[in-house]
Amino acid sequence: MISDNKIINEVVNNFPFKGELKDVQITDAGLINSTYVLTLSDGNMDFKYVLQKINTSVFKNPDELMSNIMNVTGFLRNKILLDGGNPERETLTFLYTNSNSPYYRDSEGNCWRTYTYIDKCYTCDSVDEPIKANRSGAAFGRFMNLLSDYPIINLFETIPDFHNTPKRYEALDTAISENLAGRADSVKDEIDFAMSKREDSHKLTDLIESGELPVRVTHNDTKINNVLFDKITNKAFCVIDLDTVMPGLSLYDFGDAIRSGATTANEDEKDLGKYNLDVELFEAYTDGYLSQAGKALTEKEVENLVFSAKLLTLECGVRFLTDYLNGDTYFKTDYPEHNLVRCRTQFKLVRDIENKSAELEAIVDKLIKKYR
Ligand code: GN1
Ligand code: MG
Repeated sequence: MISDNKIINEVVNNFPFKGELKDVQITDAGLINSTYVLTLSDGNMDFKYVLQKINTSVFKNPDELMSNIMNVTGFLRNKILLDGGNPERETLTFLYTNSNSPYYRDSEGNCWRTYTYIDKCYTCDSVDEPIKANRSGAAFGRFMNLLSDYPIINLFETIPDFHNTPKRYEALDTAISENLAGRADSVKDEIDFAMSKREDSHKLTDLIESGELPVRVTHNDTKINNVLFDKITNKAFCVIDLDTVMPGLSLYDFGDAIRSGATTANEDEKDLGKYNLDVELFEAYTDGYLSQAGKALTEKEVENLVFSAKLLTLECGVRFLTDYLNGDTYFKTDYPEHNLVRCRTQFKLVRDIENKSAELEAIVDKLIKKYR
């Protein structure tokens, strides 16, 4: 952090910002990159930007990553304009460096990018009312629609096999056998639970292989705090965190959004009794999502919506468990058991989705009729 503060002046001098740097605030946004809000002033006016240090051990090729982001945001910008919207608010506007690169590599080798700060908005780590779930569902559905004719061939895979659940299980196998942090004995129950669900892991990858599910341009990280809400209207108006926009499944986006946006607490809630799937939030999110994406989805996609919520939750739990076993090298953690706590909420949610699945399927059946 301290070294980041020193280097931020160097970074700032390499972007065409207006004014002098006045203030730097670190934010707790996301578990991967480091995110700061910069305030600059020209004496009369303040200008705000978001500055991010790209986690290059996760995103190993910053050129490809930023190529995707510049192209996707440029494409979204045009679409939003054609739609009569405001691209300055409805998508992110990244700046090129003074030497015309989409990111700056500092003297220590770190990679930085920046976009203009969007004001009068907020994000939610979990959703407290159905209207917000509904609006975030509509925002992610719209996002998929806006990118439906994006040339998929031009997208780099920024993290290969990101939602390949069988490969996530293989990484768990390795973590168990290497036991790098010496924690394997203490998480026997979690390992047993993960293994008892292994059969589910390949259902979607099999359907991709057999050509039964269409590969689309998807967001792939539809955590509910990746949607901006307007402070005045409370509308969900912008989807952020575009690092994993890649070829994927609509089901990845739906499932991951339910995992994080239709629960009764945050993903790191320690009291599992407080962490459940909220059926009302599920219905509200699904309604919002299908209102935008319903027409585009195939039968096979619709058939697997509820399953995807379970699978994406299971996958995320497996990833947290793997990172816990590896000694917390991937996700940011605030305390030693943090990844284990997150793994437990995810596994609890898997069980809860299974218990409620008949009710959830009935909701999907009802809503798909409304939007077809
Ligand atoms: C990470 O960066 P953030 O917090 O939006 C992760 C997601 C996980 C999520 C779990 C690139 O997302 O896949 O679902 O944490 N992103 C990456 O909270 O691994
Ligand atoms: Mg992210």
